[in-house]
Amino acid sequence: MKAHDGMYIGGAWRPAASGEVIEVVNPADEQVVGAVPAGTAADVDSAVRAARAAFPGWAATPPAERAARLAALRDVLVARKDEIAETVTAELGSPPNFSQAVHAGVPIAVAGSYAELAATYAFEEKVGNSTVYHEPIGVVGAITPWNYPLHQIVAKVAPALAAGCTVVLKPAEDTPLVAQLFAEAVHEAGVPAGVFNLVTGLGPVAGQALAEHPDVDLVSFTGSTAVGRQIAAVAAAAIKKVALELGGKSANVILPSADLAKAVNVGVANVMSNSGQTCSAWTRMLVHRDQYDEAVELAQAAAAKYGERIGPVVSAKQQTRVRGYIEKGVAEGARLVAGGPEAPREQGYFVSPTVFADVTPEMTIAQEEIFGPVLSILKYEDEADALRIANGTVYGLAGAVWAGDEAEAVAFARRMDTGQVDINGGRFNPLAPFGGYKQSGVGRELGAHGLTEYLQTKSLQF
Ligand code: TXE
Repeated sequence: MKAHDGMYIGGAWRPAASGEVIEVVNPADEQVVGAVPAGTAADVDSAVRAARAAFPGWAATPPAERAARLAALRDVLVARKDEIAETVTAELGSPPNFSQAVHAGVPIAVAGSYAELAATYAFEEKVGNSTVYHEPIGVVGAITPWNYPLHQIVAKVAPALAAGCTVVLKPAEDTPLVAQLFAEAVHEAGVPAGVFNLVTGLGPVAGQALAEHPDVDLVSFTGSTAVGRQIAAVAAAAIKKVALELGGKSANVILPSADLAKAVNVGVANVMSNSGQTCSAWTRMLVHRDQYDEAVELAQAAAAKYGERIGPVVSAKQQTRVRGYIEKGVAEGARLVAGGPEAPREQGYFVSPTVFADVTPEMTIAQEEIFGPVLSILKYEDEADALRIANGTVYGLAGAVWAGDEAEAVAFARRMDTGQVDINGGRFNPLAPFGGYKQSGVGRELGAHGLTEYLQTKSLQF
């Protein structure tokens, strides 16, 4: 499947300094599908040095040439799309059609969007008697999770390269194989040596060394709130910029005028997609009390359809965690209407598509990110109550509003404390900024806003 099994540092492939490896397991059948180097602080340091050495040259490369490399990268990803999908299916366990459409398709769209933005972004502008330059921030440390393994990488690396930064990537240890494939693609696209570097390894070892490295100018992290907090603390001590994309507990608000069946069916599909391992998933469905019983029945029927089609969660650790939340939901008095804590298969880390009714806002399953195929349906009395419930968590990443009239949905969405809202279903837009209010994070990814994260500003007065 892959030409290389190493880390990619300074344009060359190499093993870890320690000589050790980490095995990669397919969560669908628990078989070992590969092994990657277990990088440590010594490897991170080599990679940061390579990125630092490459920075002046890449920063001075005209944006049009950076754009050409990104367009070439997009083309390589297109040419290797089947291989990307197969790799993600092997290490994440996702169904092949989903891997093709989403795990391969979305990063290709995002890489393409940054090829265009690099060519068109105003890196220099006149403001009165000043010229303002938007300059690359320097060496970026990118730490990514396993839930959308290639998308999370491209959403950081493409804008960083477009901005003129150089990068050291530490991908999730559960899904590092597609990161190796990505490094091959960067190489094939003719990106100069040292501009992009890959260090595989464990989070508390390689990830932490990268976050703490004094010669990294910006850390961009996507993952758990707990690790995000640690990274923010390290960055604060060093007065260093961070971008954090953390958890979510997004509300799917179905107003009484909405097409109820459509809103419920799309809402269930949204939560079950990628086995619920989506930070922006609409995990809380909010329904008016007069439509509540009908919505629960519709959701129960929709969940039943997912039975055999859903992939596993990524690891035994995540399976245990998700099943623990389901048990907690039952213990706190929520009513289980689909699924449950029992593992549906003996082999693989599967969790049954699960739906809870009679969930109240203070329950653990309505407050904490579960990161599995688990939907909570909550009842609201009126619009004010719906808004209070929607805004009543520490998170604010995404959400949805459904109404008969688009303007009614927009008016509600404007009052939600959250970074992205889909109106009557919405459609993915690779140019729309994505990121969190409150504890869902700091900064934005995608589009021009995502590029801006990797820039700093200098003004010259005349
Ligand atoms: O995340 P970690 P885990 C949430 C989700 C999930 C939970 C736990 O709720 O159930 O987090 O997942 C690296 N210093 N999200 O344990 O540990 C790690 O190697 C530096 C939400 O897998 O945060 C990986 O590359 N780096 C989410 C990345 O951090 C460290 C996506 C994420 O792993 C580190 C994933 C350390 N000390 C999980 N420890 C989203 N927002 O999309 C770990 N890492």
